[in-house]
Amino acid sequence: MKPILVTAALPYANGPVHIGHLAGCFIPADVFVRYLRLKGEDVKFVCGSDEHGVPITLKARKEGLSPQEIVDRYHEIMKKSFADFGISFDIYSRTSAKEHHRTAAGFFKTLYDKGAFTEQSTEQYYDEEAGQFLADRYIEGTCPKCGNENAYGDQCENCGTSLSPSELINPRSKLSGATPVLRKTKHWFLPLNDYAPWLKEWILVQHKNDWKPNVYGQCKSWLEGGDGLQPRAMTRDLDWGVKVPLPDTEGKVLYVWFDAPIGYISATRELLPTNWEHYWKNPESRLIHFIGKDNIVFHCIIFPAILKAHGGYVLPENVPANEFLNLEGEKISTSRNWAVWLHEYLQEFPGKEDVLRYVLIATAPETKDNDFTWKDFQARNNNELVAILGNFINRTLVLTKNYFEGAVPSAAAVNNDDKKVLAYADEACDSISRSLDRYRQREALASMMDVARAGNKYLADNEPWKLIKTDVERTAAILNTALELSARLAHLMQPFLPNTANKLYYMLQTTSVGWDFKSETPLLNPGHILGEVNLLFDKIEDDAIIEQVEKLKTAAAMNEEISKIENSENGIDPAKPETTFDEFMKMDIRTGTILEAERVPKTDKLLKLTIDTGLDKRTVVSGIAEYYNPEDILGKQVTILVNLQPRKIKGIESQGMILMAEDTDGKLCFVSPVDAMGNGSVVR
Ligand code: B3M
Ligand code: ZN
Repeated sequence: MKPILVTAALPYANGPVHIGHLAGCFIPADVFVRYLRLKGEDVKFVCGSDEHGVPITLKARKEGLSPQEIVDRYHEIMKKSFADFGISFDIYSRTSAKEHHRTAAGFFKTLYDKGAFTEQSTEQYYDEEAGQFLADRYIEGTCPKCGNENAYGDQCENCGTSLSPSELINPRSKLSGATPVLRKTKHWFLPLNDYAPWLKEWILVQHKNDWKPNVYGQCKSWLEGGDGLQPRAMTRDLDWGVKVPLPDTEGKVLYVWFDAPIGYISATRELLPTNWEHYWKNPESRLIHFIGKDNIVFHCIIFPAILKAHGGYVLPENVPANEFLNLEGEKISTSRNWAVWLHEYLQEFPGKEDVLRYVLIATAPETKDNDFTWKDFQARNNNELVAILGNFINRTLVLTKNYFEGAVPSAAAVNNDDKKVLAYADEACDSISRSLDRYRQREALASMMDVARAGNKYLADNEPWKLIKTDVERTAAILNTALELSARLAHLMQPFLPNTANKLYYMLQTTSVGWDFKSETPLLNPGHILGEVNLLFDKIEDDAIIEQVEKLKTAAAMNEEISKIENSENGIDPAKPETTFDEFMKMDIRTGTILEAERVPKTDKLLKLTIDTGLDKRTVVSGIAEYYNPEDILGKQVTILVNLQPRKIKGIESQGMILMAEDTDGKLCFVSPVDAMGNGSVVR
């Protein structure tokens, strides 16, 4: 038996899981793995959080937290929602794990020692205001291909072109907004161009027929389009990531797309410390990467080149990437809050995990982008799961309960027509296998539902509810057949609707028989007592759907408001980067009282104040004259930073700073103790 390793793309730990992630790779990978397990294959399913790279540092900066705090937060949220939803990973690891740092650094060192890299000093954009080199994602500018003004340094999300920062027109730093300047820095490049002949043979010739057309097409344009493959830097100037394992490389880390795919290896090592090589180094092993379309080049070209350069590892047998899922006609976006978040869905639709699985498989963007709408979600639940699948099972079980006291009736009068409908289910099992083997899960799911349709037709044609009055033996045969068909449906739905399959097995009081069963032998013996009958699915009413659409729109609108404020000049300032307790404790902030106040001549804004700080009486110049009259603030208690370096303002030495709050309109207001206090009280 060949070992099989299935991976799902490691999601960035910069936000929770949404339906786009699920449809892109997690559900397809999970369906595939469940199918392989049922077949008794030697399969492992690995994943984890991608905790490096610029998306993480950008999010941390935005929230005023450290990257580690960000990844700790989202790793837990993601891990939990995957588990609650039932994605059946054998391990969900993370790339900040020590084991991963060791593995990734070791990989880099091996490639370095083999001379696989070229060392190049290049000019990179540097932000002089922020004092750091700018990774691709820290640079924005106008796309040279389509004119999109917000293209990133590595890619234009509008037209999909992959870019290098120097190609952007009017580049600007995302850190400070400044125009970046070019500075020299040294990096290690993987000369992808050297691998082009091999990649062309491996992908364009060997995988011409078994890779999906969307994947094959993208690879072809990478390999044959434009200037072909170019050397790509495998290191970055950044202080978050796997440190470059070479001397004198302070401030340099491995490129996130170097370390992240190695995360699949680290996760396997963590899962199987003594047996991981069975999946990675056995030439028989089948490696399969489930990903979204924006990850194709990294999994089909760059990671294979890295594995090839290292040697001793298997290459992916297939990379069944999906296209994108949109939401209500618009692109799903974490930053715009245009998404259905998994952890929220699980709370709002408890027990309906399989409904979401069903809808996302039925509408999977397998060959082209597709759209998720709440209306369609409702329609598929009500018209397909409830009306077709649930209805067939329910009628069969209720009739059996009513006519045969809930025991499987005799098959003595079974005829050829009855056998035909079961044969149809057995053929469906074969065709579902064929579809799943070729990563056509929509087709496979549709075949499963066709069996339920056939069941409904069978009941409608045979009308056991009429026949019971005249022919008990035939009625028994029909319900025996319908029950056999129900057991086959439980079987066929396992990869797609695992929770529903379990419920149905429970109602039938039987268990799974693996995937390839002998169709001649009945799954249920006459006389076998069935369990309690419950509905597998229930209707979703309009209210629930309207609520979701409203919620989505409100969340996105609120988000837009917030970003408007953030981006407007007088708005709420964005959060500042993290500081330390020690830094904060250097500030000596005290309560004080205003003893005297007068306008500074020839200015509109300044007041000269004399403050009793408890330590002394001192002069402070403050820019509050537009908001306060000198006579109104005498005797007022304020807070004052007393150890600020003195500076001269309009010829007056100002010995401290009064703390003021500034609202979104720019209005200033004293930050004063709510209760009167002695002057000189320490604020901390
Ligand atoms: N984290 C990109 C993404 O979430 C990236 C995948 C890594 S797979 C090794 O789209
Ligand atoms: Zn573009």
